[in-house]
Amino acid sequence: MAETVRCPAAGTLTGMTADLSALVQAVDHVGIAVPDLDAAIAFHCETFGLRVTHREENEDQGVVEAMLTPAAGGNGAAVQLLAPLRPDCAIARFLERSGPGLQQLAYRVRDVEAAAARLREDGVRVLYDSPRRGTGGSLINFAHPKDTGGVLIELVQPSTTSPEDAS
Ligand code: KFV
Repeated sequence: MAETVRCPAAGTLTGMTADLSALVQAVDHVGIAVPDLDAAIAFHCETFGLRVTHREENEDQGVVEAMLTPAAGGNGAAVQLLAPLRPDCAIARFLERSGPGLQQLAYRVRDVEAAAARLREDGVRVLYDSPRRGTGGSLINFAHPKDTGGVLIELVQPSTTSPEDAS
């Protein structure tokens, strides 16, 4: 019989004072690495009825990306399709090693610097010393997949302006 595992009460794991539950607001998106962005968009739109809500190039990350949501509206979480702009970027390395597939899970956070600081205190490696620019002018950082059970976790603090204004 399956054993029920309870989540520890907030803050009891390591005796922290301010825990991440106050900072994590939603699953923002899941990121899928793809070799060809237009082909992947066509697949997800024609097969699942998703629609593209945003598209941009991010030179810093070396990606061209699109955000998609269900035509019916969905629950706020998006599918992010990520294709490489150059061979030395993270998405190109992922595709080379693993092929197309789920590359990341992104949590929307109220304060990315506070969330990163909490993770560091817990011994989780955070990739950047300071947040970088993400989709639509958001601020992003990442927790290393080797410290998170094998999943690259992005922290994303949305821009206060609309994505189209910020791109
Ligand atoms: N998921 C799970 N495991 C992964 C992984 C991933 N995405 N990437 C790498 N690994 C594993 C890999 O299989 C290997 O395991 C280990 O981590 C070290 O890999 O058992 P193994 O074989 O030792 P590395 O260091 O060789 O991999 P590398 O690709 O060089 O670096 C991994 C990492 C996480 C440091 C790199 O992918 C990175 O800097 N990621 C953060 C930036 C990023 O992913 N950018 C693309 C998305 S841009 C975005 O999302 C935006 C703009 N946005 O706003 O949302």
